[in-house]
Amino acid sequence: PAAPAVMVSTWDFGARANADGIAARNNGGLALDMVEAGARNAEGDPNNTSVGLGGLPDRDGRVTLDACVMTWAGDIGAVCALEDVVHAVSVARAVMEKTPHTMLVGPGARAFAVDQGFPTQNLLTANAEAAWRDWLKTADYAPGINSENTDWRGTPGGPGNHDTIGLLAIGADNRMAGACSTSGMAFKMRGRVGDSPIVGAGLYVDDEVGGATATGVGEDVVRVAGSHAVVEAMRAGLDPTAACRRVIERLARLRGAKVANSQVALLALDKAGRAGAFALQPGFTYAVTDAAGVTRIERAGALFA
Ligand code: SD4
Repeated sequence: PAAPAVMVSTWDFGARANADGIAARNNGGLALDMVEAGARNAEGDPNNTSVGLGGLPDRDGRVTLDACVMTWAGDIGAVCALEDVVHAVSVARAVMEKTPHTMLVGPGARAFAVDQGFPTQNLLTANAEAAWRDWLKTADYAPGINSENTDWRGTPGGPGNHDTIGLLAIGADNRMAGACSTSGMAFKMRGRVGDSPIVGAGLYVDDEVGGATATGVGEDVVRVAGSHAVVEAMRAGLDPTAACRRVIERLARLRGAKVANSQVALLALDKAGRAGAFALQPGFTYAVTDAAGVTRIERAGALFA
């Protein structure tokens, strides 16, 4: 049997995020430092079209970032529709640590970040701008099933495997934290916020039980308070995979044909270091890393497999 996991992240690029998380751990960082370091890896990668720099913009051509963090102690921080600041996860952490609040949005989030000394930059890369200009020709918002070999629109041969990053970690003190960071659905309406910065939907951590995070169509994650529901299913005794599956099945019962072409993927890590995931559609992968830094990529089961 594999060694207990200390860190999990969504998608194949989670392997690089977890490597940075383990480096933070080896430098004395605890779970929050691990997930922040991991999310920063994805945010800084211009080739990741769903997180941070290089994220696909909204329909007006503006890159707007959503992120949140949650600790073992129930401390939370979030930003929504943050512009011009690449490390949304770190701004979310600053909201948690430096303000009396738990969420800042839009211009207020940006002003706070600038005030805290975060650098500003244009997050719209040439590639993302070109994709947006191409999209403008039809301006048809039709999110597809993002998987390992399809792009955000479900087109085979697209970049694939590029999506929201959700991360869960167990620190050397055996306490957990999680983070989630995204540029949201490509070509969303201006001001649209999905599940990723919403504690309980895109992320939830309960140090007695474990944590969960979500990726996919945020509207469908929010409906079932996806991550919180997974944690509660683990509390009731289900293992991480079964807990994720239970929530996916519940979403399918609730929405029927309306989720036939949607994707939601849920990822969980329990306090014992067991990882598991389940999705509506096939193609969701995640990275599982042990304390020695050994990473394996797992493929989630799917309801519509
Ligand atoms: C959102 N869940 O904003 C995120 C985005 C995502 O495909 O996972 N992208 O709804």
